[in-house]
Amino acid sequence: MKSEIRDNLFDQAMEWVMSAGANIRNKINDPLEIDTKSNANDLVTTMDKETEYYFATCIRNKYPEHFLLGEEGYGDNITTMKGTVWIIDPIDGTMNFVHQKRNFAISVGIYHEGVGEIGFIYDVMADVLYHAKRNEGAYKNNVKLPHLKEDLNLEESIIGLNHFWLCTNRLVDEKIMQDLVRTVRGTRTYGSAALEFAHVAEGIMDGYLTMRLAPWDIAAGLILVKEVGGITSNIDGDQINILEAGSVVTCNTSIQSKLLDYLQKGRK
Ligand code: 2AM
Ligand code: CA
Ligand code: CA
Ligand code: CA
Repeated sequence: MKSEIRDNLFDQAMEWVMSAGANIRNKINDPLEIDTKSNANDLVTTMDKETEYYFATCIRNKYPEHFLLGEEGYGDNITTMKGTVWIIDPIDGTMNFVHQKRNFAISVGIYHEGVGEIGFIYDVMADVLYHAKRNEGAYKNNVKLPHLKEDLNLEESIIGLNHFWLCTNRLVDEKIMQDLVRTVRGTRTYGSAALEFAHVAEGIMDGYLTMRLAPWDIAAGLILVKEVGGITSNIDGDQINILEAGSVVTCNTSIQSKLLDYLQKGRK
């Protein structure tokens, strides 16, 4: 993508992200209509839908030739990454949005011919915007994030993961996961995949593991983490296919092989 086109696209996307975020903040105490999706804890609200609809309308008006892949279904049915594709999660961390009114994010990744060009992760209530452009680095509130620490040991690492990894699960033996939790310095669970990616990019967490994420959960995060020298794969070490849902391990490159060794040792 030509840099002038990308810069204009970046400015426009940022304006929409900030405006969508301001709308959510303004209405944060309004009554919510809450529905469930795949199960009783998989929540969706009118605000998730309103926000995605806002992006869909903006994109279709200004860039009718672009495609949109979004969680709430206002986008296109995408089967390839040809052309320019916006991958949007209007609210990542809906449970946090509903129960905590914080710790959720708007995630926007813009891909051109399958390559991640622009990523935004906006922590709406904290008003913290993470962004990245391919080969131009990742930023937090316009301050460039440094390259991730070199030669980091797993023993000094903080890893994001949810507690289901420690319960009997279909992917990895929970005893091995318990060993991993005892080995690392600490663990965290934030409940927003996009924010956990942003934290890995910021270097305040060193890795994040998750059993099953969709394109909109990771589209922006992949770009951010890559820009600071981090690496992302599935739990088997394979490259992520952005159009498929699956397991995700994103981390500081220096701990990747040890982290994946644990996962392989316990792999079912
Ligand atoms: P969401 O809030 O946009 O649905 C923690 O649950 C993280 O996993 C969130 O980023 C959440 O995104 C994501 N997630 C993916 N699939 C989910 C599901 N079926 N139910 C709940 N959260 C899901
Ligand atoms: Ca959801
Ligand atoms: Ca999500
Ligand atoms: Ca969502």
